[in-house]
Amino acid sequence: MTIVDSSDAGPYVPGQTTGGPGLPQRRRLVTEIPGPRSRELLARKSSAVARGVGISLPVFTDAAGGGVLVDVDGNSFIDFGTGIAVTGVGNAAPGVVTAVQQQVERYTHTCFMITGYDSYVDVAEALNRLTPGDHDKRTALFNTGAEAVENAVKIARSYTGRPAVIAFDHAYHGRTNLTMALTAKAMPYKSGFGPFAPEIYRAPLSYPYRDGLSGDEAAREAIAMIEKQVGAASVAAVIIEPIQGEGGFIVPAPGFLSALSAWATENGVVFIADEVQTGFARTGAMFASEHEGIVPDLIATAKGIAGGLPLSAVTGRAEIMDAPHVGGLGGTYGGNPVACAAALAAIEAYEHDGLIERAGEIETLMKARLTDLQSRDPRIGDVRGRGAMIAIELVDPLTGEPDAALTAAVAKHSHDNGVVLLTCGTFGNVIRFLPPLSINDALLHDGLDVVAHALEAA
Ligand code: PLZ
Repeated sequence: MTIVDSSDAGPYVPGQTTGGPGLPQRRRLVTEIPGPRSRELLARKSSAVARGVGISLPVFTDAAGGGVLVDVDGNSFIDFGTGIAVTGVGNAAPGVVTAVQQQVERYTHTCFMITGYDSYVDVAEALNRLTPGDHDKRTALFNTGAEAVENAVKIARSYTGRPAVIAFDHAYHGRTNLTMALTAKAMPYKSGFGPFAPEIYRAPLSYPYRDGLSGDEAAREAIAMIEKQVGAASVAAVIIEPIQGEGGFIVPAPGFLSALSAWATENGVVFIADEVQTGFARTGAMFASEHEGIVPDLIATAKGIAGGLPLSAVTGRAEIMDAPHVGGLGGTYGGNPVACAAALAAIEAYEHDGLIERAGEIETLMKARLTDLQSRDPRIGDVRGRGAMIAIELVDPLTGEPDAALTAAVAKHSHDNGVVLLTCGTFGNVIRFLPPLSINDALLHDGLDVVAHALEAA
């Protein structure tokens, strides 16, 4: 059921539309999906871009902002993806745009390791202030989430002098060699790309929908595995996403994270929270660790930090962060001045534009709609998540087995009807909702109506 409304369409001219919240906030399809311009670009992509770089939704972007994304054919999609949890402040958010414009006119790059600049220090101070815990902290800036995770591990090894790192079932930490080793899922992330970095061990996770364990019980199993198979004295770090992202928006049972964190402290193990996907107001708190009252030793951040510019960070206890020797951390672009300017504007918005509260409202609206759907559709096995990071897990109602085919069909139907909708999960059976915090309620409802129709149609 493709909705085609060409009443006031006129010929759409790509490259002329300004993004940001001023874009008309509506879902509107004026061509089939993909339209002719997207099809042409897809053909060029196939012959110019390595096929390993896939595209989930076969359209090319022209402008985005508020809660919508407009493609090169003039189709306006509801954005339930935010470029994988990045543009929480909204795409082309005005504060971010102005800060970037002002910065690129002054200078675009010096390399912070060569000559410093204040915005890097400003971002470090902001992260030291905003991350959980009021202990003395330090921050180092990088470019991507994977790079932040790698550096957190480097820092933990340097501090402890120990080799082993514990990651969890369903974990996602990136696509570089070390972070592939930390990531749990083989396809598409790891298959054929080994050998992987050594001294990475995988512990069981708390997955309440599937394991039925309390947080304490699940933590006891994980700790027993670590102590028996690795030995606490060899462990530099435990790394975990407070809510798993790519693995399926898995919220561990209450008490799981705090038990692990307490065990790490007792054993001189650095507890690293990977808040690359959960950070910056996404879950209805500045950081998801806050929901469980945990204070990570190190916290890796990226994605939402800079409103769409590439920036990442490791923030943590001063004595751990300062363990590596002078010159031991860095990189040409880490903490690039344009990305830092964007981050300061984005952080300003997260702190002062009510975005944490907005994430809470989005949770209330989405969970009400989705649990209502679940009460009438037993294929929705679970509704979970926090804030604007919500998911449904789709299963065979008789066996409880994951239903990846249904999940793919719901996503495809939603794409064809004007909603950017992402899937995730180790078993490929989770629909995830990651709207910008700048989206309005009307778009949330309209997008959920499309998903409901998609479920009916499948
Ligand atoms: N840690 C928790 O979610 C990135 C990647 C999707 P980068 N997640 C989306 C894909 O298919 O590549 C992520 C994450 C968590 C680390 C990362 C890695 O962040 O900025 O993609 O390197």
